[in-house]
Amino acid sequence: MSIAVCPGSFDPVTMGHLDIIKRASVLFQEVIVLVVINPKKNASFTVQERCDMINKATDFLPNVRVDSYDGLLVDYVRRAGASAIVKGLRALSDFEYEFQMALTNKKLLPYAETVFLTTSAENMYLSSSLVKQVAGFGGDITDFVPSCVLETITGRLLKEKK
Ligand code: COD
Repeated sequence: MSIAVCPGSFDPVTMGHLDIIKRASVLFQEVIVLVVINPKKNASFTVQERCDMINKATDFLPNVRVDSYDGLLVDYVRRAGASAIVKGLRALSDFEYEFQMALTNKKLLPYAETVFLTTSAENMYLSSSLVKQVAGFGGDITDFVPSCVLETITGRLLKEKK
Protein backbone atom coordinates (compact mmCIF):
# COMPACT_ATOMS: atom_id res chain seq x y z
CA MET A 1 0.00 0.00 0.00
CA SER A 2 1.47 3.41 -0.95
CA ILE A 3 1.07 5.89 1.87
CA ALA A 4 2.07 9.56 1.69
CA VAL A 5 2.26 12.18 4.40
CA CYS A 6 1.34 15.76 3.52
CA PRO A 7 2.75 17.87 6.38
CA GLY A 8 2.22 21.52 7.16
CA SER A 9 1.03 24.14 9.59
CA PHE A 10 -2.32 24.63 7.81
CA ASP A 11 -3.03 27.75 9.85
CA PRO A 12 -5.55 27.85 8.19
CA VAL A 13 -6.03 25.46 5.27
CA THR A 14 -6.16 27.25 1.89
CA MET A 15 -7.18 26.35 -1.67
CA GLY A 16 -3.45 25.92 -2.36
CA HIS A 17 -3.20 23.22 0.31
CA LEU A 18 -6.41 21.54 -0.84
CA ASP A 19 -5.16 21.38 -4.42
CA ILE A 20 -1.95 19.63 -3.33
CA ILE A 21 -3.88 17.19 -1.09
CA LYS A 22 -6.34 16.38 -3.88
CA ARG A 23 -3.58 15.70 -6.39
CA ALA A 24 -1.66 13.58 -3.86
CA SER A 25 -4.79 11.49 -3.28
CA VAL A 26 -4.70 10.50 -6.96
CA LEU A 27 -1.06 9.43 -6.77
CA PHE A 28 -1.14 7.50 -3.48
CA GLN A 29 -3.48 4.89 -2.02
CA GLU A 30 -3.61 6.69 1.31
CA VAL A 31 -2.76 10.30 2.17
CA ILE A 32 -2.28 11.49 5.74
CA VAL A 33 -2.56 15.26 6.09
CA LEU A 34 -0.38 15.99 9.09
CA VAL A 35 -0.87 19.15 11.12
CA VAL A 36 2.58 19.68 12.57
CA ILE A 37 2.71 21.58 15.81
CA ASN A 38 5.36 24.27 15.76
CA PRO A 39 5.60 25.95 19.19
CA LYS A 40 7.72 28.73 17.65
CA LYS A 41 4.92 29.77 15.32
CA ASN A 42 2.18 31.93 16.77
CA ALA A 43 -0.83 30.05 15.43
CA SER A 44 -4.25 31.67 14.95
CA PHE A 45 -6.12 28.36 15.12
CA THR A 46 -5.71 25.51 17.59
CA VAL A 47 -4.47 22.18 16.31
CA GLN A 48 -7.95 20.72 16.80
CA GLU A 49 -9.54 23.56 14.82
CA ARG A 50 -7.04 23.11 11.99
CA CYS A 51 -7.68 19.35 11.90
CA ASP A 52 -11.45 19.89 11.92
CA MET A 53 -11.24 22.34 9.02
CA ILE A 54 -9.08 19.99 6.93
CA ASN A 55 -11.40 17.09 7.74
CA LYS A 56 -14.35 19.11 6.49
CA ALA A 57 -12.57 20.31 3.36
CA THR A 58 -11.35 16.81 2.41
CA ASP A 59 -14.55 14.97 3.29
CA PHE A 60 -15.06 14.09 -0.40
CA LEU A 61 -11.67 12.33 -0.62
CA PRO A 62 -12.10 8.82 0.84
CA ASN A 63 -8.39 7.97 0.97
CA VAL A 64 -7.40 11.08 2.91
CA ARG A 65 -7.22 11.27 6.69
CA VAL A 66 -6.01 13.93 9.09
CA ASP A 67 -3.68 13.64 12.06
CA SER A 68 -1.55 15.96 14.19
CA TYR A 69 1.98 15.56 15.47
CA ASP A 70 4.47 17.24 17.71
CA GLY A 71 7.90 15.94 16.74
CA LEU A 72 10.31 15.05 14.00
CA LEU A 73 8.49 14.47 10.71
CA VAL A 74 10.53 11.42 9.69
CA ASP A 75 9.64 9.65 12.95
CA TYR A 76 5.95 10.03 12.11
CA VAL A 77 6.53 8.92 8.49
CA ARG A 78 8.34 5.78 9.67
CA ARG A 79 5.66 4.91 12.22
CA ALA A 80 2.85 5.46 9.71
CA GLY A 81 4.51 3.09 7.23
CA ALA A 82 4.59 5.87 4.63
CA SER A 83 7.07 5.99 1.76
CA ALA A 84 6.62 9.60 0.64
CA ILE A 85 6.36 13.15 1.93
CA VAL A 86 4.31 15.37 -0.37
CA LYS A 87 5.05 19.10 -0.49
CA GLY A 88 3.77 21.93 -2.62
CA LEU A 89 6.11 24.33 -4.39
CA ARG A 90 4.89 27.82 -5.18
CA ALA A 91 7.85 29.80 -6.42
CA LEU A 92 11.57 29.99 -6.33
CA SER A 93 11.24 31.50 -2.85
CA ASP A 94 9.95 28.15 -1.49
CA PHE A 95 12.70 26.19 -3.12
CA GLU A 96 15.70 26.76 -0.89
CA TYR A 97 13.83 26.02 2.34
CA GLU A 98 12.01 23.00 0.91
CA PHE A 99 15.22 21.69 -0.67
CA GLN A 100 17.01 21.88 2.68
CA MET A 101 14.18 20.06 4.45
CA ALA A 102 13.96 17.39 1.74
CA LEU A 103 17.70 16.67 1.93
CA THR A 104 17.64 16.55 5.72
CA ASN A 105 14.65 14.22 5.76
CA LYS A 106 16.34 12.01 3.14
CA LYS A 107 19.44 11.80 5.32
CA LEU A 108 17.36 10.86 8.37
CA LEU A 109 15.08 8.39 6.57
CA PRO A 110 16.69 7.39 3.24
CA TYR A 111 13.84 5.27 1.88
CA ALA A 112 11.26 8.05 2.13
CA GLU A 113 11.08 10.29 -0.93
CA THR A 114 9.96 13.90 -0.85
CA VAL A 115 7.62 14.47 -3.77
CA PHE A 116 7.15 18.07 -4.89
CA LEU A 117 3.97 19.06 -6.66
CA THR A 118 4.11 22.42 -8.39
CA THR A 119 1.36 24.77 -7.42
CA SER A 120 -1.53 25.33 -9.79
CA ALA A 121 -1.20 28.72 -11.46
CA GLU A 122 -4.27 30.14 -9.70
CA ASN A 123 -2.81 29.36 -6.25
CA MET A 124 0.71 30.54 -6.87
CA TYR A 125 0.42 33.65 -4.69
CA LEU A 126 -1.63 32.00 -1.95
CA SER A 127 -0.45 31.37 1.61
CA SER A 128 -2.05 31.04 5.05
CA SER A 129 -0.42 34.29 6.16
CA LEU A 130 -1.90 36.16 3.19
CA VAL A 131 -5.35 34.77 4.06
CA LYS A 132 -4.91 35.94 7.67
CA GLN A 133 -3.84 39.38 6.59
CA VAL A 134 -6.71 39.92 4.14
CA ALA A 135 -9.39 38.47 6.43
CA GLY A 136 -8.06 40.40 9.41
CA PHE A 137 -8.83 43.64 7.61
CA GLY A 138 -12.26 42.42 6.55
CA GLY A 139 -11.24 41.62 2.96
CA ASP A 140 -12.94 38.95 0.87
CA ILE A 141 -11.17 35.56 1.09
CA THR A 142 -13.88 33.57 -0.71
CA ASP A 143 -11.52 32.46 -3.47
CA PHE A 144 -8.67 31.66 -1.09
CA VAL A 145 -10.13 29.03 1.25
CA PRO A 146 -12.49 26.03 0.90
CA SER A 147 -16.09 27.29 1.07
CA CYS A 148 -17.06 24.89 3.89
CA VAL A 149 -14.61 26.57 6.27
CA LEU A 150 -14.97 30.17 5.06
CA GLU A 151 -17.21 31.27 7.93
CA THR A 152 -15.05 29.67 10.61
CA ILE A 153 -11.98 31.42 9.26
CA THR A 154 -13.48 34.87 8.68
CA GLY A 155 -15.27 34.79 12.05
CA ARG A 156 -12.11 34.01 13.95
CA LEU A 157 -9.73 36.30 12.10
CA LEU A 158 -12.00 39.32 12.24
CA LYS A 159 -12.49 38.80 15.98
CA GLU A 160 -8.73 38.41 16.45
CA LYS A 161 -8.14 41.77 14.79
CA LYS A 162 -10.69 43.62 16.95
N1 COD B 1 0.25 26.13 -3.53
C1 COD B 1 0.95 24.97 -3.40
N2 COD B 1 1.46 24.51 -2.24
C2 COD B 1 1.29 25.26 -1.15
C3 COD B 1 0.58 26.49 -1.18
C4 COD B 1 0.06 26.92 -2.44
N3 COD B 1 -0.60 28.08 -2.57
N4 COD B 1 0.57 27.01 0.07
C5 COD B 1 1.26 26.15 0.85
N5 COD B 1 1.70 25.11 0.12
C6 COD B 1 2.47 23.95 0.56
C7 COD B 1 3.78 24.38 1.22
O1 COD B 1 4.80 24.58 0.29
C8 COD B 1 4.05 23.17 2.12
O2 COD B 1 4.63 22.13 1.38
C9 COD B 1 2.64 22.73 2.53
O3 COD B 1 1.75 23.29 1.56
C10 COD B 1 2.26 23.23 3.94
O4 COD B 1 2.41 24.63 3.99
P1 COD B 1 2.28 25.41 5.39
O5 COD B 1 2.72 26.81 5.16
O6 COD B 1 0.93 25.16 5.96
O7 COD B 1 3.28 24.63 6.32
P2 COD B 1 4.82 24.87 6.68
O8 COD B 1 5.62 25.16 5.44
O9 COD B 1 4.88 25.86 7.79
O10 COD B 1 5.23 23.42 7.24
C11 COD B 1 6.53 23.15 7.62
C12 COD B 1 6.63 21.75 8.27
C13 COD B 1 5.65 21.63 9.41
C14 COD B 1 6.28 20.70 7.21
C15 COD B 1 8.10 21.58 8.75
O11 COD B 1 8.44 22.63 9.63
C16 COD B 1 8.33 20.25 9.46
O12 COD B 1 8.48 19.23 8.79
N6 COD B 1 8.34 20.26 10.80
C17 COD B 1 8.47 19.07 11.63
C18 COD B 1 9.77 19.06 12.43
C19 COD B 1 10.85 18.46 11.59
O13 COD B 1 10.84 17.29 11.23
N7 COD B 1 11.84 19.29 11.26
C20 COD B 1 12.93 18.92 10.42
C21 COD B 1 12.57 19.08 8.97
S1 COD B 1 14.01 19.02 8.01
